Amino acid sequence: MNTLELKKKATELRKYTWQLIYEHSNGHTGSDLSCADILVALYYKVMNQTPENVGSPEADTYIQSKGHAVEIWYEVLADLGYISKKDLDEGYSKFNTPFIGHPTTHLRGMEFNTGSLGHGLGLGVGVALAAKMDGLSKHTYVLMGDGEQAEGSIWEAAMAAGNYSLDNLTAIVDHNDLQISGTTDSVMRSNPLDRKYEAFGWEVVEINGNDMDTVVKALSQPNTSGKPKLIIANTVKGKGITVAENRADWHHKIPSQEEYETGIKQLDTQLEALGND
Ligand SMILES: Cc1ncc(C[n+]2csc(CCOP(=O)(O)OP(=O)(O)O)c2C)c(N)n1
Ligand SMILES: [Mg+2]
Repeated sequence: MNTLELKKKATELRKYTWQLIYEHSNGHTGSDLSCADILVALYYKVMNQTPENVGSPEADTYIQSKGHAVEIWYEVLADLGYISKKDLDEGYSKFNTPFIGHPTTHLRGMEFNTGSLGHGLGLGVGVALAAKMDGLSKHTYVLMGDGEQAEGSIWEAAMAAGNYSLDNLTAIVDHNDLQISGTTDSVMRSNPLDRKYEAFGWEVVEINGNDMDTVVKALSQPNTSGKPKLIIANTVKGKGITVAENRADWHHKIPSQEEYETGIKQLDTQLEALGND
């Protein structure tokens, strides 16, 4: 896919996510919209992973440590055929389904359970270290939140990744400056992240995490320094729908009917601007 197609895909999947959350009155709206471009870049362009090879030794691994933003991940996996869109639309947020609102290994494509913040990086370190020990060429990607950086377990994992020179590990921080109850800095300041990770032995790049071209380039560039790579992806929480953008209360707010319809119109306008062909 070229950049234009990837941008369209991200917008289309934002729309499906907005619909899913509205129709079932559940979900982490702002968190999903924030990282849509990162997931699309990984799944449609960068990763060596398919519904057929996921979980095998040669396939890349994706771990979503900010597990609460699972709705956008569901939509990606449904669109690519890992899971059924019909099952998702009917079962989301219902009892006795695997669509429980956080990632579960009961769904194809989800190799680890997450949701309790702070664990994905440690899991990623384990996968990357094991791959090195087994001489595998696979790469591991971990998506974290910026509020999540308050978890102490992240820093133990970061130290281990530097210690073992895990250049087959790329972590991305969805740096939207907000967490559940306010700004990330007001709840628990984690900035400056670049200097902290560098001190732990990481190569760090900072990018606009909602610009598809930039995201693809940053994710595609191999880690050249023999170090694990951190991408600080500066994003807008709620990206794409004005009412939800940069608002902490939209972390898991459900749109009213009027907000829903306005949001759909805005996303349709963005899709039209990207062209219909
Ligand atoms: C260990 C733990 N503590 C608290 C929570 C509740 N919680 C869910 S999302 C969230 C905020 C996360 O903010 P951030 O990491 O910035 O993610 P964003 O939604 O902004 O992408 C919190 C505190 C949790 N899931 N796990
Ligand atoms: Mg955040």
